[in-house]
Amino acid sequence: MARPNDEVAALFQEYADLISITGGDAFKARVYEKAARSVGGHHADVSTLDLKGLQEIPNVGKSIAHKILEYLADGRVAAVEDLRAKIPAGVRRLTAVPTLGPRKALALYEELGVRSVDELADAIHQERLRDLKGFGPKTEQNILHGIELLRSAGGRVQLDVAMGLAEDVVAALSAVPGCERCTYAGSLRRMRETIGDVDILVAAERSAPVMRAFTALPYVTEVVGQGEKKTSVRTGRGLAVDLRVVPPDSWGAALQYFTGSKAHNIRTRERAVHHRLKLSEYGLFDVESGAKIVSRTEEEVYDRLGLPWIPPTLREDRGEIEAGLRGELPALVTEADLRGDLHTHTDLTDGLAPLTEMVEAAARRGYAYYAITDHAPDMAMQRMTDERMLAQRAQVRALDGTRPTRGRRGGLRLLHGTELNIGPAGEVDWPDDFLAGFDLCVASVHSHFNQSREALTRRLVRACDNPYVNVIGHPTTRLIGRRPPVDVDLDAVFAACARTGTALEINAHPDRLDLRDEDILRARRHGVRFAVNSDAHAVPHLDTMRYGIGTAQRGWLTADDVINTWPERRLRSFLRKGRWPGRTARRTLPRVRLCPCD
Ligand code: DGT
Ligand code: CA
Ligand code: CA
Ligand code: ZN
Repeated sequence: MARPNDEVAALFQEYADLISITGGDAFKARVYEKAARSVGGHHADVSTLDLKGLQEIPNVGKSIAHKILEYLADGRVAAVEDLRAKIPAGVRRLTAVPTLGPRKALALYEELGVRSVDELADAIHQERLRDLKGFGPKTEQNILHGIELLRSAGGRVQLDVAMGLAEDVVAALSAVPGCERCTYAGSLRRMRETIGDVDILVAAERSAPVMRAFTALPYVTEVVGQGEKKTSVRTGRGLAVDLRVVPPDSWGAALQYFTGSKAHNIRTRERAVHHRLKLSEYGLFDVESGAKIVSRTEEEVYDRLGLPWIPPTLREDRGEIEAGLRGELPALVTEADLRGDLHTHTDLTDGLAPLTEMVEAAARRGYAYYAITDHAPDMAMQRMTDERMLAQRAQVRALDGTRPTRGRRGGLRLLHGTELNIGPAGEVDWPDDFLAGFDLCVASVHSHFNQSREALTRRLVRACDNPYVNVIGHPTTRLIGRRPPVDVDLDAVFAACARTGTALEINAHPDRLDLRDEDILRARRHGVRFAVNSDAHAVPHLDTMRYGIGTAQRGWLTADDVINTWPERRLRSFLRKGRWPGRTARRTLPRVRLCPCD
């Protein structure tokens, strides 16, 4: 289910947009934007808080707190509804065009009646914008370029947005009487980095009650197609959903078919033909007799095709069929294998939550160890100093081992680290003697993205050669749909990582997913190790790990490839980068005992 915090955050972000579009107070719009971020990142569920508790959330004052209570009680906020009523949804979507601000969007609607991106493109081609004040030929070109950018994203949405919606739909349909099974399939089940539409599959003898419940969902804005077997809708969250209802005895075949990918399905159909079978969206059939073969599970289907069950994250026709036939599918890393998170922030820099809250949340996740890696001084806006970093280290040492956790008998172990900034020449924030005091250093590029390929490659390789840099954070710096990856010779970087014992991060934030699956596959061949990290700036971000793990699986990684699945001792030895001879421990940390029998 989407957290109430996320719902409130989305509502406030929409309210801020609506204020801007309707020419409202820019200051007020910013206030709601900030509140949206704080509420989204707040650790406590807003639906459990009273007025006073709500006002303790940063950037939430009395009037905003009242709006949250109104939303929780009524499912709507009058002030937002008032503005919604003024502006058609299509006009709000106009502001998604990268070069079009809210005021221009409103002018286009009021002067020309333009109420969608397609209508806007038509209006430009018909030269209808020429007569408007403030819209010269240059503006037209900019808007057209913006529309192109928007269309090249293909209307795909990020993984977390699709997952939130899919989990809501699955929860709602699972409660319908007669629904025997319900899950999401398609690219979402394969954990692709962006999702075109959500595919939901239900097993039920009778489809009508499920279809009725589906089209009645509150966030469904339009029913695009409706039939006995399939219904397609659009939702207010900017994403379409397809629902298929199948008889329970073909669940396995249907799930296999609708999980895809198309490329993988072509290969499985070939296998079916080979076994004189026919595999389609309707089930698995014997070609000669035409008889339907009961296929209640995917395992049965793959077994009929002479294959082991193939994890959805591998189903891209990247060698998984061949590996399956040889019995050599990798034992993929899972979220349960993770023993810790090695890249996280606190409110000492740009995080939202204090150290203790982050640490307690990490313990609740059952981690054995957890690294705090706030930004270093070169990111000037973060105002880091040696003193502040050392003061944090003292706090970290005091908290170390004090929080009981499932993952380790002696309490959660804390590593004190930092996220260094890789400068234009590959230099980092501090000299070696200061770096030596950290348990681990993540190092990332945060600026100068447009250097030449040679310069960027040298820069990253130099960072790997730094004896204190353990992990290269978000290695390509891409932001999905917003910023392309840097142009760098990745093979040279991968080779440097393997040579120096530097891990590559798989940043789990759904905006990043960096490295991405294809790069992971390449890096793996160089013998590189990986760290799947949340880069959490708030407590809820710790849960984005699932997307990082999905991406790692798409890169065929096993637990052994991922350093934060390793026992603490093996991890600490890796973090020494060969600086100390094998078995001499750098520092013997006190063992913390929780109870006498431990
Ligand atoms: P998306 O929605 O663009 O993120 O990607 P998918 O993979 O979810 O694609 P979608 O929604 O068009 O279809 C869901 C699955 O249904 C797809 O992964 C495989 C199956 N499927 C759809 N159309 C075809 C087809 O023409 N041939 C085959 N073999 N399978 C198909
Ligand atoms: Ca889909
Ligand atoms: Ca679909
Ligand atoms: Zn970070």
